[in-house]
Amino acid sequence: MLKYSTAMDAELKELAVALFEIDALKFGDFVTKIGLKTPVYFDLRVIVSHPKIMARLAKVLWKLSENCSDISQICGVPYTALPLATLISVNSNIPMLIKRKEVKAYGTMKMIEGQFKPGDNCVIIEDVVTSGSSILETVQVLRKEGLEVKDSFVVIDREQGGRKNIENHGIRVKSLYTITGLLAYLLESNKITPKIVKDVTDYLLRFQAPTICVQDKRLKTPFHIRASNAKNAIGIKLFNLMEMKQSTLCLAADLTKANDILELANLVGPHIVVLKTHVDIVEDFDNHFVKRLKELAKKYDFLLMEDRKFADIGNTVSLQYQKGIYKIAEWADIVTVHAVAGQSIVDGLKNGLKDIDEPRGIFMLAEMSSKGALTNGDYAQNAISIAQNSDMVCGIVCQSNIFMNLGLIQLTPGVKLSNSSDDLGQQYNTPESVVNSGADLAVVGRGITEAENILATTLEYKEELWAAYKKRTA
Ligand code: 5BU
Repeated sequence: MLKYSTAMDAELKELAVALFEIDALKFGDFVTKIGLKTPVYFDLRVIVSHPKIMARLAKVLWKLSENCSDISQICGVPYTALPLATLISVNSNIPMLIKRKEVKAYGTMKMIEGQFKPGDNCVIIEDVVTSGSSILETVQVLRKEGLEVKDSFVVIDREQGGRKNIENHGIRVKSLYTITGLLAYLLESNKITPKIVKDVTDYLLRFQAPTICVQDKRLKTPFHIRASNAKNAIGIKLFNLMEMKQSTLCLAADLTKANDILELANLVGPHIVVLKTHVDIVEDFDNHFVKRLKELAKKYDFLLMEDRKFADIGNTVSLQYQKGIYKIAEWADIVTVHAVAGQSIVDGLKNGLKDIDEPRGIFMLAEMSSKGALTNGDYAQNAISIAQNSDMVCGIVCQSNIFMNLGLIQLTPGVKLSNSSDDLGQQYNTPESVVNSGADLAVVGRGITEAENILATTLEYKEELWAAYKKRTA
């Protein structure tokens, strides 16, 4: 928080109390929309029902523009900050832009409404900054259109890493309140107790948003060191296995006959670290197939991953994991999981392991490889938060370097020796480019299974991936 004059300080304190009284700032036990517990909840959307407070907030927020020269456009991050940006635009007589919230799939649709020239300096208005991803998404669109973005004015900085993430992209962050400052104002005004201050402070120390940046320590750190940062036993095993076998290859054995998968595993087993299955496509699945697969995994030292992409409520996924024809929990070292259901899905899977003694791990899907996937922005960041909150998660499935946690493994599908795509939306990148985009473990399916010489091609992928990893960590 900036140093303010006495008058501004008094105004901010009064405004903090006003926001508290209209329930824009809430303290207690809350569960976020993705199922994480939090002792503090900000909902500045309610200001639209209190026009006087909204007008005061917009006025004081615009005071942050002092010393900022040549602001020629104002853009509020949708939706909560839009009314604030509108008021600021009207009061300052500076034009405003609206960034659409729709996904990129609507290719030809304009992403920005309003008139502007390339080079216009646009300031960003936002209500609350946590990870910074919403501001960064808005900035990305504005910059793509040739606008300059140097400053963002924010009502509350939650002090969870967002400021740094935004500053890493060359944007200054000026906030009216940090949580610490806000707590102090409310405590002085007898609106909250010292216990609330302590709970919130402890929470903030524990839950820092993952860094959103290009440069990353994770990419430079070798697997054997990262193994000591992993919380999940399968994660530790996988780090060590990659190092030992000098392989970061996960084979997607998307074949429909049990024997074909077993033959493939027998051929390439020594060169892969994970064999990934979709057992629901195997026409003659039976217990014998599972038994043989487990024997081969043991013989050649690779892990079994069932790419089940669980996505239901806790109780259902617990049953899907243990029961039915496939009894996945009994044999798959690793499963994949969508984050769409929130934290409860991880709890559900854990519950499905009551009768299993062996270690098990989860790869949480944050981004998908297919064209037009909806897994972007806040969704991906929330998936990472859930993943970081559980010792069952050994890694993240994503396409780019979007998390920093050294102990988690990035699994990236959509890999082929040349950049290409298939007819059904799959998009491929080369082994070297996925490793440079943060992949620790790369999924190759048809690039190998449809090759003329499967063994030679497996070795080619293995070697290219390993060389790229060595170069990345050198
Ligand atoms: P391919 O033959 O290399 O395209 O196979 C890729 C595999 O990875 C296939 O089993 C998919 O189900 C899996 N996959 C993917 O391609 N993209 C994703 O985002 C996820 C999984 Br998650």
